Amino acid sequence: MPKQGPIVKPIVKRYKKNPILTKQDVPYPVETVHNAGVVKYQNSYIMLFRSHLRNGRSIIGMAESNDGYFFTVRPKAFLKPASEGIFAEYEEFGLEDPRITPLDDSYLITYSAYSRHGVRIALAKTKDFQHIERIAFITQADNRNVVIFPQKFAEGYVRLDRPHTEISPWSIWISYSPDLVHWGNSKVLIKPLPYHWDEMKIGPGAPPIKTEYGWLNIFHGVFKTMAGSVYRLGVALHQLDDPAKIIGVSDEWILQPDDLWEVVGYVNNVVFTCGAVPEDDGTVKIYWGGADTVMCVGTTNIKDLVDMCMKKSRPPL
Ligand code: BMA
Repeated sequence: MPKQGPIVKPIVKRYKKNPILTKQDVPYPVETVHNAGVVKYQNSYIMLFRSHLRNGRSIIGMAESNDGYFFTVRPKAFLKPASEGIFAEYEEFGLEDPRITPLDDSYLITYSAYSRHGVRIALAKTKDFQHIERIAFITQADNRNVVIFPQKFAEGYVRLDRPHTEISPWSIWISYSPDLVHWGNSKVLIKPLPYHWDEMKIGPGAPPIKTEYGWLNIFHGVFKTMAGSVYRLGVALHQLDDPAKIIGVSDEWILQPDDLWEVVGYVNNVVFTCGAVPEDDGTVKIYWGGADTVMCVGTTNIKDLVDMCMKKSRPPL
C-alpha cells in the first residue's frame, strides 16, 4: 500500500454527492450544465445555469432547490438568444455565464452575449424568475465576467469587470454607474501575478458577498501549462465603504480541479464560479462548473476566507 501523505484540510469542503446537476437532469437536449449563478429567492435557491447545445452554442436554464444541494430543472430553458432587435444581433452565438445580484426589489442578471462582433455583457432584470426584461448591453467587446455589487454606494452602482488588452491582459477592474446602464470611472484593481497560480488571467467570479470584514470577491485565476490551462478559484477582500480599496488578496487558491468531473470534461481542468450564497451560520455555499460540464457545490467559512486574504496577501497589482 502506498504511504498516506499528510492530511491537508481543504478550504472548500466539497459536497459528497457532487456533481449536483448534470445534463441527465435537464428535460431538454443539452450537452453540459455549468457556470451557474445562484441566489436565494423567497424560501428557495434559484440556479441559472449555462448549457451547450449540440451546435456548440450556449443557452441558460433554471433549476430550483429547497436546500441548495438538490436541484430540479424547469421544463423549459430560461433564456435563449433574442430573435429580434439589437439583442438578436449581439446574442447570435449564444448566452453564457449568468451572474445574479439581488438589488432593491429585483434580481439583476448579467450574462455574456456572444456574436460575430465578439463577447460583451448584457444586463437583464427579473422580479419573480418567471418574467425577464432585457435592459441593455453594459460593456463593449472583450469585457466580461461582470459582477454587480448588491447595494448602491455614495458613488452609485458598482461592478467588477474584466476587460482585456495586450498590454494588461485579463485583469479585474472596477466601474461605477448612476443608472446600471452607463458605466465609467473605471480603474484596475487586481492583475495576474507572474509565475503564480493566476499568472495568465484573473476575472470576477461570484457577485461580491458583504461581510463584517469587507466585501468577499471569489474570483477565478488561470495558469497555462504544457497540457493546457488550469482554472482555479481565489479570494480577495475589498473595503466595505469603498470597494476600490483592496484589504488583501489571498496568495493561495481556495479551490482547484481535483474531482474526476473537474479534471476531465468538455474543457479539462476547470473549476469556474458564477455564484456563492452566504448562510446565516457564517458559512458560504460556493457553486462551480466542473470541466465546463457539470455543476458542483462546496461549503466554507466566511471567516476562513477573510483570514486567507488578511494573513497572507499577495500584491494586488
Ligand atoms: C472562460 C469562459 C468560461 C469557461 C472557461 C473555461 O474563458 O469561457 O465560460 O468556463 O473559460 O473553459
